[in-house]
Amino acid sequence: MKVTVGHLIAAFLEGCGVKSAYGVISIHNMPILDAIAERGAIRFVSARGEAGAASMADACARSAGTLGVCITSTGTAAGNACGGMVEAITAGTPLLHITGQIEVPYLDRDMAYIHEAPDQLSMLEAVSKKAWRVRSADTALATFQQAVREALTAPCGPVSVEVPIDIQAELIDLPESFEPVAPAISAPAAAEIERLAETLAAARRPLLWLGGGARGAGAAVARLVAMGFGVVTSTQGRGIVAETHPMSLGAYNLQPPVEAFYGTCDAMLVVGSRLRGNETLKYKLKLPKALLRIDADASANGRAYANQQFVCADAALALDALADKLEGRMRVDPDFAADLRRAHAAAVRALRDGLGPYSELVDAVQAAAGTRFHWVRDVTVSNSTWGNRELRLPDARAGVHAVGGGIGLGLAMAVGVATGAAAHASGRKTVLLSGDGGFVLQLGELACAVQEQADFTVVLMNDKSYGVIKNIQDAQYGGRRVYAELHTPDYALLAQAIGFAHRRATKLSEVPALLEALSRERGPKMLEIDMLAIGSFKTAFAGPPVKDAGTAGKAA
Ligand SMILES: Cc1ncc(C[n+]2csc(CCOP(=O)(O)OP(=O)(O)O)c2C)c(N)n1
Repeated sequence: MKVTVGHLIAAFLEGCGVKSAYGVISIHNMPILDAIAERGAIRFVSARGEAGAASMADACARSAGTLGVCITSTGTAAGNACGGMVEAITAGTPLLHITGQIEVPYLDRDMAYIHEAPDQLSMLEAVSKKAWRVRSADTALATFQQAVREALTAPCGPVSVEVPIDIQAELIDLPESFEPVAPAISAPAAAEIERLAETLAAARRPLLWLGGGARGAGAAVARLVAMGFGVVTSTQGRGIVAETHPMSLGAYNLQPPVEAFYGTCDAMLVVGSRLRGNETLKYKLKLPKALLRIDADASANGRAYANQQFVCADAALALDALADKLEGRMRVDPDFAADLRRAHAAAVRALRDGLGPYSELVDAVQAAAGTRFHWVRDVTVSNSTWGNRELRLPDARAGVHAVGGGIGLGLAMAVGVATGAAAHASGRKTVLLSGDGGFVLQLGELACAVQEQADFTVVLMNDKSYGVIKNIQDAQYGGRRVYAELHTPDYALLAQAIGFAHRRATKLSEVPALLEALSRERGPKMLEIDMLAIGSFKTAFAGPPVKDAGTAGKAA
């Protein structure tokens, strides 16, 4: 059977288990989108911009645990996706960005051909783990197989493939087999695991620090926790152990009571974590001296923190092998669990206190979310303070946030999560926490959300300004508050115009009833928190905390 290369690409994506893809249609990707529609197996979500499409695909991948797919046009359109690609590379999301290119005969000749982007491939390389150009119809499948393999091989990341439009439309025989090629998985060396086990078997107060790279290692982690290991996570590692588990500190990873607790631990095994600057007080957080590390990325050895031992391997394989070696050997201090709980409780208390009135909001949103949900967050004060630690996440796929700190991705991420949950029939709710400043960046995607009936609730923290910027200006710029006041839409009217449900809370006591009312609506819905009516947080947040108080906030 003769098919277009576009058709082959659509069939290959189905073979990769892709159930939803995100993008904007254009003459430079129509052979692919036409085939997706014709085949009818993948739900294509028409974003209003490629920036949104990239973040939708990223968030779908993170929450559904699949390959994300974003399809753009050449030139400006591919460029529009770059912000979302930067976030995906920061987060290590397996994402395939497919973009077009002009016809091969005119390519790279500077002929002022419409849609040509000079050196598009270099631009894509800069924001991708790797980028390729399809060179011929015959090699298209191989290029896509290699690209998907790269995206899914740990450390995972976004990849880009540009396909000239004449190649997309070329007719070829549909190959007999067009399965994806399995990702490379690195097994640990037995001697390395033996050494790690020797060190840990002697530990009385062992703690695991889990990052996003350990998301697939939940079962092995559970074995170690059953032996008495405690757990703390990065924001990316949240939920690998349910955050309600008594041995979990959740992502309370840098609060003073927790840092003091680290001082009592005699070993910390860091797994699949960058130990990011904003989660380690710019690498000054005091971690236990016996710092051991497992990472699929060999260049993580000694990065950010010196480590006593490093094992380069897949997290799940390494932790499973380690658990085999430690079975029946751990002699954990009987006080360890209670001390961990005390440190956690003290950290939670301090956080709650700093929130002032908004502590009540945390409980109301948690109650409405239930136990099976996705918790998507934009970069806003409420996320930097509580959203990155509360709600209590049930599992490793529940949390999605902008790891790189860029505002404005949250709305599109919620669309990606909600449509991904629907395509995979996960039955989970999606809740988005966003500031008003970040929310307005991609307002056009609200139209997409309504059209797609993406089922999520936005909790919009509306202070009609860039709150954190004002706090930083107060702390570091003599209170000179400039460029941070925002003209803000009337969201009740906007909701009417675009067609989604909206409620505004002027008192936090109203929140449970308003969320209850919204839960009866389909599609996107918004609970607007009128922060000007409710008042400020007790403690002002002025950027990620750093070690000595004199420079507090400078990392923002
Ligand atoms: C893409 C991007 N542009 C600019 C910034 C700088 N920035 C960080 S937070 C912020 C304000 C966010 O305002 P809002 O969403 O209203 O949340 P609030 O600070 O009021 O809680 C800005 C402009 C950023 N982080 N990312």
